Amino acid sequence: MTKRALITGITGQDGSYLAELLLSKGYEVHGLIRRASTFNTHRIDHLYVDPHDPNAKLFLHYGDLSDGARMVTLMAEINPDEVYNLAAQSHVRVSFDEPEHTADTTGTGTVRLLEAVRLSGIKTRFYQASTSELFGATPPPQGEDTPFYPRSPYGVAKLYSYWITKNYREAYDMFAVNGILFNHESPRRGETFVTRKITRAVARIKAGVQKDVYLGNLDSIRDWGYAAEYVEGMWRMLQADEPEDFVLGTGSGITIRDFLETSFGHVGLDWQEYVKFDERYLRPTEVDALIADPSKAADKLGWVPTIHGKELAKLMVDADVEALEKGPDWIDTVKLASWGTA
Ligand code: NDP
Ligand code: GDR
Repeated sequence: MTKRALITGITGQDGSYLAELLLSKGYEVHGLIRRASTFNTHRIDHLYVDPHDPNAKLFLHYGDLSDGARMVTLMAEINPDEVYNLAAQSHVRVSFDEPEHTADTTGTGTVRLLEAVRLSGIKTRFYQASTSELFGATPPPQGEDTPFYPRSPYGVAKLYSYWITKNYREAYDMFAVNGILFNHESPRRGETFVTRKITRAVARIKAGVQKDVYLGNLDSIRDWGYAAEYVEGMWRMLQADEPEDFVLGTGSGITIRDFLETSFGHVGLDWQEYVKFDERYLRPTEVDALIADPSKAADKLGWVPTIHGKELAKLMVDADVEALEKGPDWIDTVKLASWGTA
């Protein structure tokens, strides 16, 4: 029997890796996409097969997490065995600019999807993309039992999603789980998250098409892993016998400064000559240090990541150097990014 999965956020970093993984396992994959005036499917274009082709296994549906009725019709239409809720306004800095929108998408969006599962009466397993941002001000190491203390509108919205997922599990006996994932990155990471902003800048500075890069706080510590490995952990959570929440992370953390040193050093440059400070990139409240205790996932899911922060920095720099060699971007996303606060 072919399994069917629905992925919200399929056009994002994680959605694209998860779609690849599930297709490789023989799933029929359905993805929710937002209508936009331009195409926003570049991360999944390589997976495209004409839906008229009998071998097509990937299907996209227009919808938005702000539209509860649409979630119900989609659930009934697709009848998925597994639902992965990855869609969110996922940028922490931007959540301070757009707190209400973030609450609506990143918070209330989750209950709309859970209600859609309940109201359509389908039997499905539900994965919620929870985050290490829930721990916020609570010092590391952070595991499943560490108290939450979110420090941004994004973190607070995700806290609601965490608890509503747990509540639906307990109230309605749903197989609904939270994956509490620490930062994970890749060459497909959005250009305004700090790792990708750095590795793109390194490639462009090395190639002589950019002079410098403006950043905010360089002291925070993050536990950075490789996104392609994390989607395997998501899938394993839904294959478990019992619905349980899991932390996924590498168990080691480095500062932004360390990431800079490794990234610039990888192409023979000294980061201190190119990095400038811009207070627009500071957050009103910062999360200083996130380092996972991923032992439960190792014990119960056999999930152990192999790529840690510094190795990841090199992998991402190599990918950005290669991408630039293939041709210039059709949009100067560095310029675009500097218009806002991200
Ligand atoms: P991205 O920002 O790359 O992707 C977010 C996805 O959500 C995109 O597909 C986006 O669509 C979609 N989306 C945003 N708003 C809506 C909406 N209102 N309705 C429908 N779809 C919407 O995030 P990541 O792939 O990095 O992360 C996936 C999830 O995991 C997110 O929920 C994030 O908060 C969470 N997370 C991420 C971590 C990380 O380190 N990457 C760590 C922990 C949790 P579009 O392409 O149209 O913008
Ligand atoms: P984060 O990732 O907030 O951890 O959220 P981000 O890469 O945005 O920031 C990490 C740290 O870098 C500092 N920083 C900067 N950040 C950005 N974006 N741009 C800058 O110029 C800059 N300069 C310094 C930040 O202050 C912060 O300390 C990510 C997202 O993917 C969330 O969706 C996810 O839940 C968490 O990871 C886990």
